[in-house]
Amino acid sequence: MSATKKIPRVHSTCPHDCPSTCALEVEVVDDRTIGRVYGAKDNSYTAGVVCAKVARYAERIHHPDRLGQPLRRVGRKAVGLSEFEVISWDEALNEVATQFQKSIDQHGSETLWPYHYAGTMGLLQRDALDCFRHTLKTSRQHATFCITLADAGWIAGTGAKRGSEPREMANSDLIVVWGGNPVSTQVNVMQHISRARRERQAKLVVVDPYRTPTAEKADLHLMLRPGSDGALACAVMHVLFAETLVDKDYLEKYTDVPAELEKHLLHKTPEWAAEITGLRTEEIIAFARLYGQTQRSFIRLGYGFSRSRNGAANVHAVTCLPALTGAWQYPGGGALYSNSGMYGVDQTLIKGLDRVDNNTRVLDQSRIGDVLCGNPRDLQGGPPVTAMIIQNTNPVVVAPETRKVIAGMQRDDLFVCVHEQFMTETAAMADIVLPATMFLEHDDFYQAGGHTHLQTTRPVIEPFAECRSNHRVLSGLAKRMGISHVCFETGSRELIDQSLRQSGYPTEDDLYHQHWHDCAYDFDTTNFLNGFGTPDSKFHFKPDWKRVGQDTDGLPELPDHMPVMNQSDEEHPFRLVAAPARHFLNTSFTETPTSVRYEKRPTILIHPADAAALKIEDGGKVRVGNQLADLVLHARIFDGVQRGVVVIESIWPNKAFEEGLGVNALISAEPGKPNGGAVFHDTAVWVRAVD
Ligand SMILES: Nc1nc2c(c(=O)[nH]1)N[C@H]1C(S)=C(S)[C@@H](COP(=O)(O)OP(=O)(O)OC[C@H]3O[C@@H](n4cnc5c(=O)[nH]c(N)nc54)[C@H](O)[C@@H]3O)O[C@H]1N2
Ligand SMILES: Nc1nc2c(c(=O)[nH]1)N[C@H]1C(S)=C(S)[C@@H](COP(=O)(O)OP(=O)(O)OC[C@H]3O[C@@H](n4cnc5c(=O)[nH]c(N)nc54)[C@H](O)[C@@H]3O)O[C@H]1N2
Ligand code: SF4
Ligand SMILES: [Mo]
Repeated sequence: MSATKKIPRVHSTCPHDCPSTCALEVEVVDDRTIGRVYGAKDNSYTAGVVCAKVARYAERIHHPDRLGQPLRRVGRKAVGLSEFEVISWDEALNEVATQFQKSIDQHGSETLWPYHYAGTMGLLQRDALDCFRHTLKTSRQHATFCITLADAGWIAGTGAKRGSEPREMANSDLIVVWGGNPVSTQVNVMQHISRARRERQAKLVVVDPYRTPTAEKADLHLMLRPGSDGALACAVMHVLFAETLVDKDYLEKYTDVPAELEKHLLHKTPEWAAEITGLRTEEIIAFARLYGQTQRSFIRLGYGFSRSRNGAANVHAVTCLPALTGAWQYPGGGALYSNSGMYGVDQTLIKGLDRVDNNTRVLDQSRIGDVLCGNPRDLQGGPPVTAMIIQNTNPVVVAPETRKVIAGMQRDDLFVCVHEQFMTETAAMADIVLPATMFLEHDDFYQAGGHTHLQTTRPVIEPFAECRSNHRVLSGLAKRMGISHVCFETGSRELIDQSLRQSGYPTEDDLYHQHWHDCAYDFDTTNFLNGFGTPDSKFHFKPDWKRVGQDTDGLPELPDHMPVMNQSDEEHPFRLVAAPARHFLNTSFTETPTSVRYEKRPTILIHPADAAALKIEDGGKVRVGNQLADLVLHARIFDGVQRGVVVIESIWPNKAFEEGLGVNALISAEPGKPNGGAVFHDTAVWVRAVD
């Protein structure tokens, strides 16, 4: 009988760092146990679909290795659980507060660097750390792991971080997935694309350096060289002008310098771009014609192609396409990168924005290695970093230049507290480790990059063991350090409620009971037909780069190929793409057995002809390296890349590689222009067979 009994389901929202922010239905077996997780069917964006790794979330939340008690390190760094002893919450928080105070007394408040990213995207549990920074006047953080390059490129032309309604993809006749891999990274995008293909025979084009699972489904896959998207976009625009496939009225009304652009593009021919991209001239022309002849064309921009030294310029070049054809005017037309700028949630209370001190320094998150190793340029004349609290991120694995990050974290005079769900490689470096709740165990609220819904969640089950939420931990520390702010003296649900009210949204209670609130704008506003977000309301082919970042040297005035990538050369003949793996989410889920079974082991994809030339066999061991490091992994021979391009799907922990060093050891921490941003897919390497 019990086998057929229906398990009750409770609403929640996926907190992971993924544009989909899926509305969920979670099976609740009892007040400590969940069953399967489903996508909410009646949410028009999630539409009943979630990725496989979250569907089996029970494996993560009820994992035997989950941290449950506060820990103090008694042994060596970088080893793991065996080097820690269990302590009480009081002991742990007292020790952290005492050590922080000691550091501040010795070096001043900027010696403390609270460090976080987006392990949870909840607006409370992710961002309350900002309030801790501001009230203590610690060093601040330039968050450059993910969005900075893409933001700069998108906003340069459009002036606003929002775009076409994602559900409109179902009404498109042509969908271009540019530098993204939604089958792996935000699966429900595919649902809307499939509808357009089924109901309208829409075409799917994918622009990606390798044959991803998304590219496999495409009608046309433009398999270009990494970092060459600006050239491709320019050649497409050249054809659009040359074959009068542009919308002159639209250009006149909505854009800044169309005549200047046309002239600038005269020599950016498909032949010119073929040379740079490695694509065939005919492919480029065919794509340009298809794009120019389809009114309802929807470009879905991924992050992937922004993670290059020229990434912002390339993103901007691609955003010019719908402005040429006027695709923005049609249902199912336009482009979307992210909608996170459309919500206007007032986070003053949560982030402590009333206490910001603009004199405190801002340290670059992606340069944590240089910061901790004391690079004077990074420290900006201020004190060394001698104390950190880390929440929601695993920098020892995800940040560039791993060797430097590890060296910095090994410093004896650095005190680190890591608040985590698992003994990550970052937690293993900590002096104090605090156990963190997961999203089904605390309150939070969420906006989404990939759609338009605002959602509120409450605990679905009891917290595991002694786990505490980020907000609760920070409130406990604030009290011990004698700092006061509404954020730390108000309960989490109340804070969410106040923030929602201040933003003109429904109350926490209403929002929780209605599950989500659709914040979508009307069509004309959404598609910028009432004007773009720039000062003159026009789309800018010729952006004022200074509006989006300070380091503008070398950025092209008008869309162009910007040849500043880490070019391959005789010593480093390959370009490496360090793309995300389907069954991990950054390093999250690298602890779940099913994900590891699917991903198998760290692997490098290499073209058959390159493999033959290097005497590399399928499954054989390979060493890959550059001036920063070298590492060992296994090869898979794969004809879905150009010659001279290799791919390592990530982000495996360092320890999953034979010599204990993972892919980010090869990635440079040089910031992209004009506003910083890590260049994860912009690396030249050598590759050798290992006998
Ligand atoms: N399964 C899974 N899902 C994830 C993540 C994960 O790690 N795993 N990570 C999450 C996070 S934090 C983010 S930000 C998103 C990111 O998701 P996406 O927007 O999909 O971006 P990326 O994953 O960085 O890269 C996507 C694709 O860009 C391609 N690419 C790399 N360089 C270039 C280039 O120069 N030109 C072009 N045209 N393409 C290029 C890569 O080959 C890759 O296939 O996904 C989220 N979802
Ligand atoms: N090679 C390579 N490197 C990359 C990328 C790439 O494409 N290639 N992508 C980059 C990108 S786009 C990003 S966004 C970064 C992401 O890098 P990170 O933000 O570091 O993402 P994760 O590795 O998932 O680590 C998040 C951690 O937060 C913890 N966590 C989750 N929820 C909570 C919570 O509520 N409280 C606390 N205290 N902890 C929590 C999880 O257990 C997990 O260990 O990685 C970047 N690194
Ligand atoms: S697709 Fe993204 S948002 Fe949806 S369940 Fe998976 S990780 Fe979460
Ligand atoms: Mo990201």
